[in-house]
Amino acid sequence: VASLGKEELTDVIYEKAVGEGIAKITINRPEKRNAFRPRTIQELSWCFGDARDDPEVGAIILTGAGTLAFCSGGDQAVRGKGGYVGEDGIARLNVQIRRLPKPVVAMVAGYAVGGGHILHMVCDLTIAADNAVFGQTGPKVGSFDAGYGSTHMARLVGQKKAREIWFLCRLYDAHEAREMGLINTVVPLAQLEEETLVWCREMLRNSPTALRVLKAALNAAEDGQAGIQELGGNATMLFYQSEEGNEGRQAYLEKRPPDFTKFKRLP
Ligand code: 2NE
Repeated sequence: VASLGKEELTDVIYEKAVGEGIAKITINRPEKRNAFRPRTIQELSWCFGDARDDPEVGAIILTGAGTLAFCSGGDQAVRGKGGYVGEDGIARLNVQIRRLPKPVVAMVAGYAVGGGHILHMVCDLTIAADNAVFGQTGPKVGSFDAGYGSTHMARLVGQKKAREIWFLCRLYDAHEAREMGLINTVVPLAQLEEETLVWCREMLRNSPTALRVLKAALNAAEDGQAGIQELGGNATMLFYQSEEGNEGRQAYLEKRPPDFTKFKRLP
């Protein structure tokens, strides 16, 4: 992935709105309803990595090309015995979105099914067009996601509904999806991009550190040790920016005992 460059992207379109702080990642396989193959996952990973590392980017939109599908999941034509990318291809991408310390917004028109449905669920927010259709198809095609695709879904919609979605493989329209807490809002298809930008700009007016720590905190309860690690990493990052944190480092470098006496022990 490290060797990939933007000019080499074939399955994904990667754009940044100069001066806006918004990156947009578009899965670009509309003829396959934006199903992902191993290369797509690799390219998505590269784009998310770039957006994470670019200090100008404050929010990321994930979407699919065209109006017929956000993503129809794993490309069944290239599914082998071991999966799409080893056995954990999709899981790594999910984890990457979870760990990305900036809000990721799924902008959904058309089908978000199978692995495509999981992708929107792990995004922080989902803005859907009124033609959006949601659901899992895995058990129909001999697949399932026992990771976030199951456990995070149950957190979003409750245990009974999650079992219904997975066991029956029904599809749900955008209004049903909003009612069950799968998505944030539904807008007419023609307003999808504009509304998504409104939500992004609204977030970008707020403190990036507050959003970063809140994302880690909201993930933490679900993510076990990894979630605590993420939250803990944020605490360390903030502490390193403080006078108290710097006093320890400075004292070490100056080969003197640290003087922490001026720092209050807050209740
Ligand atoms: C998405 C859906 C409902 C769209 O239906 P429709 O009628 O609008 O389009 P159509 O004609 O079915 O699809 C257009 C073309 O895209 C291909 C189709 O085969 C078709 O190709 P041609 O016949 O024109 O050559 N296409 C669509 N989705 C594809 C896919 N996932 N893989 C390969 N080709 C695909 C309808 O297309 C649909 O139900 N698609 C399959 C959805 C699905 O079952 N996805 C996999 C679920 S499993 C998964 O993603 C997964 C997981 O469960 C766990 C971990 C990781 C991944």
